[in-house]
Amino acid sequence: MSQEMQKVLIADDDGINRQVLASLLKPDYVVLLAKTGEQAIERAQRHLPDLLMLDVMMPDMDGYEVLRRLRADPATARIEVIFITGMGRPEDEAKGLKLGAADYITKPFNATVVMARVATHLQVVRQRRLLEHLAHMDGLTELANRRRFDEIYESEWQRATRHAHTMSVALLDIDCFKQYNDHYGHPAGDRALRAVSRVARNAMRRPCDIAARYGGEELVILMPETDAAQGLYVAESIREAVAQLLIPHEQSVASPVLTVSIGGATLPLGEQESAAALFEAADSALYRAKEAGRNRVNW
Ligand code: GH3
Ligand code: MG
Ligand code: MG
Ligand code: MG
Repeated sequence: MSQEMQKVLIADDDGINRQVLASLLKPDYVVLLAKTGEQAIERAQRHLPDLLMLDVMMPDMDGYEVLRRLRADPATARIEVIFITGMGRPEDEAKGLKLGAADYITKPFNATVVMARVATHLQVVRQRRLLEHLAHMDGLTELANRRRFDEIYESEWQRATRHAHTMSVALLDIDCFKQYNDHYGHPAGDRALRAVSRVARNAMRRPCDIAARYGGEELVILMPETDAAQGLYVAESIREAVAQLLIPHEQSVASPVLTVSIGGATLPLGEQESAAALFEAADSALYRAKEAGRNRVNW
């Protein structure tokens, strides 16, 4: 993962406070500013900062309320928050921490201490992101793993059915891969699987399209807002690109080079609809592609 500069949003109604904090943080972080509670929420939603330095007393909305609202929105719920405030009573601090703030700093503050605390919290944020990334990724193919796919599939399914939108899912399975391993060896099989995964990843056209390793040598491709014709087009381009890798496969019944079969299905199904039914429809389409001779797409 890239080590790009982390973003800190400073929300304080006092211009001097904003300036002092900003000048402390600017050398090390991308600094964003908000003058009101409303602005803090709007900027947090728009920029998704890694950390929010939040004043408590602001005329339009106090910092506690800002934090409550950020926590209530899944998009901003996990932004790290440090209160930085003149409200120094222990009950104020306890309230802020109970709402989920990572830290509570009272004014007047010591610049060195603030910098140290900010650095510590941002380090934790960085490590958490890295762990999340690793937990979602398949180590061999560097595609999303099954767990990640299941999460995304569920939420995209909900979204598609709520808005009556179309959505396509495709299952890809390498042809005669057992023979490939037997003949060329498991390390060569791993390399081939990685090459096929790269092709699938490169075929994703939009940020919401996702290719994941479903298991073994099976990949799954989820394409929200994609009808059958478009899905078929993507699947066909993947099938073609894999064949064009020209990875020799002497033992394949389908072709002299390594190939894949792909089965797809699209919402609406026109029958009983469920996330499982859509997936099963893609799986049956894959089965038919295999039956029909492999190295083909079936929708
Ligand atoms: P078909 O064309 O019907 O799909 O035949 P197949 O041989 O590909 O199907 P089968 O499901 O019988 O075998 C899948 C093989 O994929 C078995 C297993 O050795 C291999 N495989 C699964 N995961 C990996 C992996 O991570 N690395 C390697 N090298 N091989 C794998
Ligand atoms: Mg204030
Ligand atoms: Mg298989
Ligand atoms: Mg196979």
